[in-house]
Amino acid sequence: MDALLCLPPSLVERWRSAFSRVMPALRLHVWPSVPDVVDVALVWKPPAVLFDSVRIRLAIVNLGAGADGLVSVPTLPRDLPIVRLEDAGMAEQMAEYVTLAVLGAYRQQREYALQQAEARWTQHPRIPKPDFAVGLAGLGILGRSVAAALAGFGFPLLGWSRTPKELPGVTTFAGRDGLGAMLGSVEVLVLLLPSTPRTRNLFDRATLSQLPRGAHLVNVARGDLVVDEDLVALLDSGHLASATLDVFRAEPLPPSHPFWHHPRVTLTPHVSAITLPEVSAAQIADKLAALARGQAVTGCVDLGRGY
Ligand code: OXD
Repeated sequence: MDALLCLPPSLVERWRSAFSRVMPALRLHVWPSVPDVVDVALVWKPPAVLFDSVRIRLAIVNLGAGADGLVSVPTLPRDLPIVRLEDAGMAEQMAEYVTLAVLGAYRQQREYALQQAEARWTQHPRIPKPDFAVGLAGLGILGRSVAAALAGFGFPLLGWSRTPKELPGVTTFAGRDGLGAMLGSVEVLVLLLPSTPRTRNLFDRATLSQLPRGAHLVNVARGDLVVDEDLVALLDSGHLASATLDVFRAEPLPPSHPFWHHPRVTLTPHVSAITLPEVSAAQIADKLAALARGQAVTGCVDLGRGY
C-alpha cells in the first residue's frame, strides 16, 4: 500500500517512525515528494494543491481528532471515506485536563492564589456540590470521557449536543433552545464541540451571558467557537470568573493577544490532549485494513454535518 504523509515538518519523523513500526509494509511518501496515485493520504491541515496533484484510491486520514482543518480544504475529494482519530489516547488526557480545571474552579484556586500573593488568611465556605453543576457542550467520545471522570466527584452533570443523546448520570439537552436551557444552570461550561459552520462564533456575548454570574469557561475544542472580544468583555465585567483556554483562533497565540496577560485567564498551548503517533498509527492500521476489505469503519467524517 502506498501512502502519502502531509504534516508540519517538525512532526514528520515521529509519525514516519510510528507508521513504519506498525505497518512495516506501507510505502510512505512525504509530501510534496509523492507519486501521482496513492492508496491513502495521511494528513493534518493539508494544502489545497495536494488533492489537485494526487489521486487517492482508498481513504483520507485526518491525523487528529478535529477534522475542521481538512473539511475546509476546497479541493477535498467528496467520494472517499475520510477517517479521523477517535480517542487514540486523547480521551484520558482530556479528562485529566478538564478535571483539573473544574476542580480548580470548585476549590477556588484562583482566589487562594491571590490571597497568598497578599499574605491574606481567609477561609471561604465549601460550595455545596448540588450548587456546582458542570455543563459539557459536546458529547462525543471526548465529552463522554470527561463526563465519566467528573461523575466520580459528585458534580451535577449537564450535557448538550446537536442531536439528542442519552448518557447515564448526565442530564442532556439538544438543539439551540436546549443550549439556553443548560447554560442558565451551570457553574462551569466546558466546550468539547467540533468547529463547524453551526458552532463557529456560537459562544458570543449573547450566549455566554446566559451563564450565571461568576461562572467559568473551559475551552478544549476549537478557538473559533468563542468570540474573543466578547469573552474578554465578560471576564472584565466579572460576569465570568475565569476562562481556561487551550485552543485559539490563531495558533500559536500571538504575543499581543489580550488572553496572555488577562488576570482571569489560564492558558495552555493546545496540549489538553496531545496526539500520540504510536497509538494513532495502530488505530489507523486497523481501519485501513478494514477499508481495504470493503468493511465500514467508525470515525468517518460526514461532510454534510462538517465533522
Ligand atoms: C485536534 C487534535 O483535533 O490535536 O485538536 O487532534
